[in-house]
Amino acid sequence: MATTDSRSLASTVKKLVLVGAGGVGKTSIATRLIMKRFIDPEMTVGLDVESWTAVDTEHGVSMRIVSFDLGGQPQFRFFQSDMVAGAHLALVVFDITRYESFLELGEWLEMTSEIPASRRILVANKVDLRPMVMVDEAKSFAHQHNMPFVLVSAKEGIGFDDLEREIWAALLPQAQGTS
Ligand SMILES: Nc1nc2c(ncn2[C@@H]2O[C@H](COP(=O)(O)OP(=O)(O)OP(=O)(O)O)[C@@H](O)[C@H]2O)c(=O)[nH]1
Ligand SMILES: [Mg+2]
Repeated sequence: MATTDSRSLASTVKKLVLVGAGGVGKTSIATRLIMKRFIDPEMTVGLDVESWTAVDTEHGVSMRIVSFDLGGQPQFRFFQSDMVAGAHLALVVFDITRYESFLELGEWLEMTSEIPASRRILVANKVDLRPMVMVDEAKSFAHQHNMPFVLVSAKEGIGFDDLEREIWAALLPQAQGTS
């Protein structure tokens, strides 16, 4: 059995933060990434922390991801900047059926500004419903901020191959120790 010393184990642990307005689907996205299914969630009170192992069979690499899923309601904002510290990757989520959640993105970009743009993925959730944000507008926002962009439905499981691909593209150089 292969053994791993504590240093190499530490280097494969990655911190992922999920940010975005209340109710956009952050917890549902985390659940879909971890459990590959949709479980109707409760509102996140402040913060939910989960961890799981992601495996990239193509490159023979695995990493332990610890997700910090931040409650989007404004009353939790006062301590959340501290929760973002040291994150390797952010999913910046909005609800494609709710334009206000798109307008709030600037606030979440500010909170995650320490993370390089290529490791902040813009995620449009709820694509199973009728969109109120034009895809082109969201794409151009992502382009303007140099962010990868994916469209998903946590409920229906749409777009998760793309999301996982973007997560690996952002973290693979680190997981392989080349960055
Ligand atoms: N139709 C549809 N509904 C979704 C989807 N994802 C989440 N929802 C619903 O949206 C609501 C909010 O989902 P959550 O995952 O709790 O959202 P959140 O961003 O974690 O919310 P906070 O914890 O309050 O910040 C719930 O009623 C979910 O069932 C989706 O892809 N499609
Ligand atoms: Mg939540």
